[in-house]
Amino acid sequence: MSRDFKSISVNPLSGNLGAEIAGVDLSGALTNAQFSEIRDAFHRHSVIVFRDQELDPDDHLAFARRWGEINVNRFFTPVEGHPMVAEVRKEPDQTENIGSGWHTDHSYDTAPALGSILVARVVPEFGGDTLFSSMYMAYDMLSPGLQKVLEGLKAWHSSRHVFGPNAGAETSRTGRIGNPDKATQDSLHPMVITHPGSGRKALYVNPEFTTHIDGWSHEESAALLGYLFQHGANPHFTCRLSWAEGTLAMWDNRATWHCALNDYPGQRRLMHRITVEGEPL
Ligand SMILES: O=C(O)CCC(=O)C(=O)O
Ligand SMILES: [Fe+2]
Repeated sequence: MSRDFKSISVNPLSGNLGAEIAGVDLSGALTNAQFSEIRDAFHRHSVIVFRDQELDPDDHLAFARRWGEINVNRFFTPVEGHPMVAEVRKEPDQTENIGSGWHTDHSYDTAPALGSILVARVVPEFGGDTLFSSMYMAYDMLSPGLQKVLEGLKAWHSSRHVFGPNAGAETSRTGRIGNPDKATQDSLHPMVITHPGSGRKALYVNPEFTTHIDGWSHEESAALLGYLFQHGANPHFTCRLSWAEGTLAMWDNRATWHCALNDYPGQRRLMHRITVEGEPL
């Protein structure tokens, strides 16, 4: 009987977050041992990247299901014939891209998605990288004084101003983002969370969806959140991912922010995204 001992290797992209994982073909069934190595790497590095994968939407779904239930995003247009897979698309004639501001996916939900899994289908000749920032670092690099203050606070997150009917829907959203009537929920989350997988503390606010600090005036809230939003985008906390067709990346929504660079005018970029259900924080 031949046994396959080909081992997985995990190669960090930066000192704080991000790692490329080699030696796995995600189109086949993963053994429990392989999956457990991948999960450890995910908890250690927050963003895991697999190159040269040949995955159809069903393979993508099967990999996502190893992590938990699928959380179907109610605003993104799905891939035709695959209602659980969302499209992240920018056509050559569109000027706006999806996810260009620093954010954490689904923080507006009461049980935010634990992670998002993106597969690159069409990439521009240049540009279209994604930046990630470590919210463990963002927390760790605050003073003990401010850490203590934040640990006693909660903040509100909302989808209304981003996906709702008054979000100033640009024409370029047409066909990509819909269901504005479903942008009705606001959620309250601790400003510092203890990550259920790693046990580390992470800053849990983000510039796109966090609207205000619970119990604070608008002015007070804007001052502190403004500081935290600038602090979280510190380049020392980040890594940068350049995509190629067949790259799959999964990021931890409880430990990172991300931002999709819009620097490829006139070119097409198409990604498939699946988000995995999380738990209340
Ligand atoms: O296109 C990307 O690189 C990321 C877009 C985004 O924010 C997302 O899919 O959640
Ligand atoms: Fe996103």
